[in-house]
Amino acid sequence: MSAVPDLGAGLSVTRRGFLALSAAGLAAATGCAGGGGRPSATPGGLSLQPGPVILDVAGHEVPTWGYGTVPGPEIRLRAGDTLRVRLHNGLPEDTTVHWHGLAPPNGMDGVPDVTQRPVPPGGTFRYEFRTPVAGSFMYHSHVGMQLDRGLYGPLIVEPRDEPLAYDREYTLMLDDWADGLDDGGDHTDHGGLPPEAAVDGDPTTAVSFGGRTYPLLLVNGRPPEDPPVMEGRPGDRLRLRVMNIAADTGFRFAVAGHRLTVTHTDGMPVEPVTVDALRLGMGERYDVLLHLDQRDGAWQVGVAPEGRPGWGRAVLRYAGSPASSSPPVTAWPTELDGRPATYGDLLAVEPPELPAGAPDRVFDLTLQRTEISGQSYPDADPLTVAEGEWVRVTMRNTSAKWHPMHLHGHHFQVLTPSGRGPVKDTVTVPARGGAVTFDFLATNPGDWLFHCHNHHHMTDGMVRLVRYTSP
Ligand SMILES: [Cu+2]
Repeated sequence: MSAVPDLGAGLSVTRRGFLALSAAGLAAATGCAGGGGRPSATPGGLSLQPGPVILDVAGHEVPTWGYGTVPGPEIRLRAGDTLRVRLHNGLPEDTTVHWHGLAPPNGMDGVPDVTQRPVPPGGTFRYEFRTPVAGSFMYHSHVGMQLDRGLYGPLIVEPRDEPLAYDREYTLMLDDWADGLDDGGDHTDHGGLPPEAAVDGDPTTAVSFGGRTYPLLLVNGRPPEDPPVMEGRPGDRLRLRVMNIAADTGFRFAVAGHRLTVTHTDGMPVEPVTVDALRLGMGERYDVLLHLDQRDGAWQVGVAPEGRPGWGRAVLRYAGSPASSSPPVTAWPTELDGRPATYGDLLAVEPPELPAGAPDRVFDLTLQRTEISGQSYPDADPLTVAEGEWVRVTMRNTSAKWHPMHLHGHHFQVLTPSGRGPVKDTVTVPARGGAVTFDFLATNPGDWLFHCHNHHHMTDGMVRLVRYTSP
C-alpha cells in the first residue's frame, strides 16, 4: 500500500527543468510538483506497478487501485526514443497496459486476449517499442473497468525540436469518480439516470455521454475542494495538456478571464485557433496555450460535465497573489458558456498523405444503444483491411448518448468541410443523428481494437476489431 497524500500543483514541468533532465540523459522524467509518483527507473527502463493505493480525496482516504499514485507517474520521452516499461502486476486480478494514442507494434498494444495474454497477479510483462511520434498521450489498464479505479497516467512524447514557445506546462487529467470504489468499479447501482435517459431540448446541444452516477469529478486526482494549482507570472505563456480519462463523462473546460489557443488535439498539431472553451469526450486530449494577460489574481479553471450535474476545477494563480484570493469552489467561468472548439475549427498541420482517387475500403457503421451496426463484441464481425489500403469509416449515431470512438494503432483524419480536418485517435460522434467520417492508412498490421471510450459501453460490447488480412 502506498499513500498518495499530495499530487501537488498538478503535473508541471518547466521547459528549463525538462531540458536539464534530458541533458542528464534520463529517458523519462516526471513533472509531479509536490511529491507525486515517479516511475522507478531501472537499468532496463521504467517500472510500473499497479496495485492497491489510498487516494486522499479532500481528507477522505479512499482505497482504490493505481500505479503508485492517481494519476500514475508521468512518463516523458522524446520522439524517436524507445519506451521500455516492465509491468509488475500487484493487483489481485489480471491486468495489461494500453498506450492510448500511440501506434506501437500490435503485440505491445496491451489489449488482453487480442494483442497479449493478460498478466496474472504477481506476473510481469515487458513493453518495449519506439515512439517516433510526439504528442500528449495516456496510458491505462485495458482490463474491464480497472481504468475507472485510477489505473491511468499521462505519457508525453516531446518533439526533438519544440516549435511552440512557452514558459511552463501543466498536464490536467480530468476524471469522474464514483463512491464505493471497492465494489469492483461497476457503478450501475447508484441510482443513476437510465442508460438512454431522454434529454430535453435541442438535440444538437443536449449532450449526454454517460448514464451512471459519478458524484465526484477529479482533476489530477483532486476534488474541487482541494484543487491542483497552476502558477505563472504575468506575460507568461502556459502550455496545458488537457486529457479526459473519465470512464463515463464528457467535459467542458475553460479558464476564467482567459482564452485558449488550441495547438493540438489527441497530440497531433493543428493550426492554432483561439476559443473560449474545450469539449472533450472520453479519451480525447487537447493541448492549448494560455497567455497570462491578466495582472494578477487566482482564476477558476472550470471543468463541467456534459449532460449531468457535477463540478471539477483547478486554479490558475498568478505568482505572488495571496492564497486567500482563490475563487469560490463552484464559481462558474462565463467562458464555459462561450464558443468551444469544434472539429470544423481544427485544421491538420500534418495530414496523412492519402493517394489520389477514392478509398480502397469503406465501412458504414451505425451506433445504436451500445451496439455497432447491431452487433455486440465479441459476437461481432471484424472490420477487415489489407496493409497499404486507404480506409474510410463513417459512423452514424442513432442513440441518445454521445460516443467517443477510439481506434488503436493508427491516427485518422476527421473529414470536415475544410478538407483539412484534424488528425486524431478518438472522435466524439454526437447523439441523435450525429455522424462522423474519418480516413486512415492501414500501415500497422495486426488486430486492433476500435471501440467506444465510454468504458461501460466498451465492456457492454461496443467494440469491433480492425483486422489486417494476411497477404
Ligand atoms: Cu459509447
